[in-house]
Amino acid sequence: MTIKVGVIGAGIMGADHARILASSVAGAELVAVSDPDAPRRDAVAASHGVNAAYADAADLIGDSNVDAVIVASPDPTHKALVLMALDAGKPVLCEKPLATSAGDCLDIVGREVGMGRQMIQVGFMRRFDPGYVSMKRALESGDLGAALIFHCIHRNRQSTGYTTSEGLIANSGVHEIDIARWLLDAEAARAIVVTPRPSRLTTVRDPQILILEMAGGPVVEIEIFINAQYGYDVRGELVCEKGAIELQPRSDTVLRHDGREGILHGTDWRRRFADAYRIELQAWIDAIADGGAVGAGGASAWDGYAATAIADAGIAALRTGQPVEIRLETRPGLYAG
Ligand code: ISE
Repeated sequence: MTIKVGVIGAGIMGADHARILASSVAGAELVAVSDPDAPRRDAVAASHGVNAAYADAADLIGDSNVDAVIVASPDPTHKALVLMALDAGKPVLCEKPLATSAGDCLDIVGREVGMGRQMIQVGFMRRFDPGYVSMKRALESGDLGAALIFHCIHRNRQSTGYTTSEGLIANSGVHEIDIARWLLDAEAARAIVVTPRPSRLTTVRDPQILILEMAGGPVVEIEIFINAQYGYDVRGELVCEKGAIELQPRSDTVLRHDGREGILHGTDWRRRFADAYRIELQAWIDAIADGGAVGAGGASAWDGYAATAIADAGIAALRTGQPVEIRLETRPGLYAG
């Protein structure tokens, strides 16, 4: 069985998803692309031999040849497009964030719960990254004892697409928020933000340190630095009672030259998380083909809501300089597993 996929948005992520789908995902066929920007849309369609290229995403969702939809358009469009896909009965992979406010995410959750089956996966691809998966297995083995501290570093070479102090948490730190919930299998209870004096190479409060106190005791400490200049660098170390486990710097090679030895950092996240994106898309396609709960093997719509709600608490802590208590809604039974 082949799942015919339409990709909405031909920007960085839409183009990358289209490329991965067309080249590396078994059981999937890229059949349509949409983007209001004609040159961008046509370039993606042409490079994969796709004939259906729409200016309007509604036409892609309405195309009877499209079985499933990837939403990789600008963040404020996500909610309407995800709901439109659900109305058309088409499973969705929505890039993060699921929607730009916790209330909008809850509207989507409510619609999915009303349908009685999971049809949405949110693009928190790190859940499929082999490094984080090893970390989770090590924790679950019990050999390391209980988790105490999860240190995270999230550095971008330069800010991409957003230029506000809030964006550091909403756009970048939200990945660590999601991976911490998943890794520790715990909800965040309190958010605290501390900031050094900002880098003089930016006009926003960059870097920031977001601290999450998780229910059950572990603390997550996240450095977010989106103008770190030297490259894209994501790190993580989980410290437990009887040991620690750290992500390996991911590089295909070690370069020795001119008295130095080192690894190469990419300019953005696509190279660092190439495996994660491919495995994520394969899991989404497999869940659709099996008729299973879409999103259950990755981030569900509920996880999309939780990440946005926790990011909102972090943003409130940044603005006020005070700790902010986090109170999530009650998780519906649909997402129990
Ligand atoms: C970007 O939007 C992403 O989602 C990347 O995964 C993240 O690492 C980056 O910081 C964001 O700007």
